[in-house]
Amino acid sequence: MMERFDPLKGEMLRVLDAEGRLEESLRPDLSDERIRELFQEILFVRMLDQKALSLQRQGRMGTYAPVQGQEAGQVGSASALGKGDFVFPSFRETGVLYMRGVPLREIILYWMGDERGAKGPDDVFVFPISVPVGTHPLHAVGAAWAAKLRQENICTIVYFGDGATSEGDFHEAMNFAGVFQAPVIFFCQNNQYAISVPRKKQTASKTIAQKAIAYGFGGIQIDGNDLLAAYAATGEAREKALAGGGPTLIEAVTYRFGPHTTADDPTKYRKEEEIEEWKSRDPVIRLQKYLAGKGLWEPKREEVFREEAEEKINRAVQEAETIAPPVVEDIFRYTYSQMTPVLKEQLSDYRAFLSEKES
Ligand SMILES: Cc1ncc(C[n+]2csc(CCOP(=O)(O)OP(=O)(O)O)c2C)c(N)n1
Repeated sequence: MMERFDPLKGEMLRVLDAEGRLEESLRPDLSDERIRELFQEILFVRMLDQKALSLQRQGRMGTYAPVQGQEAGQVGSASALGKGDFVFPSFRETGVLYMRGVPLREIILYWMGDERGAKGPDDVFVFPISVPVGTHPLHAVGAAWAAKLRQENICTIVYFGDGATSEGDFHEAMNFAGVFQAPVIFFCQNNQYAISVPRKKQTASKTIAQKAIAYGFGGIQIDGNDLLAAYAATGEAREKALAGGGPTLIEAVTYRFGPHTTADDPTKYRKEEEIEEWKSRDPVIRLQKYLAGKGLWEPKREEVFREEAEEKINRAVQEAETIAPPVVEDIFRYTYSQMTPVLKEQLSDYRAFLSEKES
């Protein structure tokens, strides 16, 4: 696949087009039933995202970075990973976190400003969200290199935006990954903007995918609104990584329909026509069209699915809103695996301060 789509020639992988037509010759190893399951996942992510947005508007959640428009790249790539692979997310990966099995309650907690939402269960290999832009590709490469040295049969994947590719750390990570043939997948969600800065002001390269060439490995541009393309490209990059073939850069060309975060007003820098044009390439609708055409998705089924999903989401919100407040020790506990003597001293000082305040 990688060889067939050369970013330098402007070639891009697309399996399912905006009208829901599937190119059979490019179809990954997914049955229609499995595609239906993945469609349900993407629909769920859209609903979850919508809920987060409305909670924020009601003052029940802090600042939130919406995913709408980018769900296909997230659900498609995450579903192609193995259980033991490590994920390094940025702040716009609600779909990835959900697909990897981070409990909904924790995803919601995080955005409510509770750091316990960043921890995740021990058997879910997702690192905490990186809010600093572009610093985490280095972590993903380090973890991949460690896995290679330990001969573990896993890869790592790091998610970031087009803006992150202007950070020095991204280039150091790419270089290091190429030199050490680390089993890592760089998954760039090129959603056309870094807040208000358009993609063309980010780099003079024609594509982001081609940046991989300079570092000695393959890069591919995919239709980021096509779940099947994301699945196919990630699956292939993973197989390559596990076979000792080193890193891959995937550029998923997509668009965020909403604001950068709930603190942003995109009308200041984007035209309505541009948004409408991208909405005609909606990642959810094309899958819906494909499945409806096959007789695998009807309005009644969607109605039932939506009702159940809403219930599940509401339950998680309720759990997040009613959880007991964190204990003071947590502030000190998570910096190192063992608390250092200085931290222990600070904790005891802080406890003394609190009890003095109470008395
Ligand atoms: C190192 C660093 N610089 C600046 C910021 C402020 N900031 C937050 S998000 C963002 C834009 C990121 O754009 P991109 O990488 O394209 O990802 P997107 O938000 O589009 O998903 C910036 C500049 C930050 N969080 N970290």
